[in-house]
Amino acid sequence: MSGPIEERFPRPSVMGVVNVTPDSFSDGGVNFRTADAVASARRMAEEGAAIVDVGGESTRPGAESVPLDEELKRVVPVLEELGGAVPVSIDTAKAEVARRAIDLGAELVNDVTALRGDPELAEIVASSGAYLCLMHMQGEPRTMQVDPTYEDVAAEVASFLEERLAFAVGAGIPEERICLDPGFGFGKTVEQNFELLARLDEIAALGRPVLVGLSRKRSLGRILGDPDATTGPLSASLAAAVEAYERGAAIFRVHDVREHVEALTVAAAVPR
Ligand code: 9MG
Repeated sequence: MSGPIEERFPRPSVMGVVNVTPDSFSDGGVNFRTADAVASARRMAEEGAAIVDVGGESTRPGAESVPLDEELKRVVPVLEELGGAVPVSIDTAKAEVARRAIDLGAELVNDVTALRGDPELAEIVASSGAYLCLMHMQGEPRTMQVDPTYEDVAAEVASFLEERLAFAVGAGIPEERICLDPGFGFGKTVEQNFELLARLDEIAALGRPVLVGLSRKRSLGRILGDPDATTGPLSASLAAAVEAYERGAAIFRVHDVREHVEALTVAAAVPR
C-alpha cells in the first residue's frame, strides 16, 4: 500500500479527465470509444498528469444515471487496455464498478456522492486501501441546477465535507487516504461557485488535500457573458485553477493537461 495521499499527489498535481461517455458536457463524447479513451489517457500521462480519472457515467447537469452493466461495459475495457501502465482513478459511485476498477489497478475512487450513493462502496475502498475523493453536491445531477439554495455556501460545503470525512473514517477508510472536493458546479449557481472559490481556504482548513474540478465548467462560460453557456474556455479554466491553487487546492481535475501543468508550475514557482 502506498503512503498518505499528500505524498502521492504533492501540490499541485493534475488529474486528467477521461469521460468514456457519449454525453459529457465538456468533451462531447470524444473518448466514448475504448481506443480513443486509451489514447487520451496515455497522452495525458505523457503531458504530466499524475493520474487520469476514468468515468462511464456523465455527471453533467441534467444527466440521467447509467445502469451498472453499461457503466462496466464502458470503463472495464479501457482499464484492461491500459493494463496499469497509466495511473488511474475511477469516477464512480457504484461499489461494483469501483471493485472491478481497483482489481484492474485503479488507485483512487472519485465518488461525487461522497459515499451516499451505494452503501457497499465504503467497504470496497476500506478493504482495498485505495485513495478516496469525497465531493460535495447539493441534490443529484438530474435536478441539481434547479434553484440551488444556501445560507452560506462555503460554510455549508465545509460542514458537509467534515461530516462525510467522519463517516468515511468511521467506515474504516484511513483519513490519510482521503481528499475533499467542494464540487464546483454541482448544485451551485455562478455566484455560489465564485464565492466558494474565493473561500476555498475554508475547505483547505479541514486539513485534507483539496481536489477541484473547475476545468471547462459552465460557470466560467457564463461569467464571460454567455448566459446559456454549457461549458467554459481553456483560458478561464487556467485562471480558475491558479486562483484555486493560491487558496490551497492540491489536485486539479482537468481536460487540458499540458496547459494546466504549465500554468500550475508557474504558480507554484512564485515564492510565498
Ligand atoms: C466526475 N466529476 C465531474 N466534475 C467533477 C468535480 O468537480 N470533482 C470531482 N471530484 N469529480 C468530478
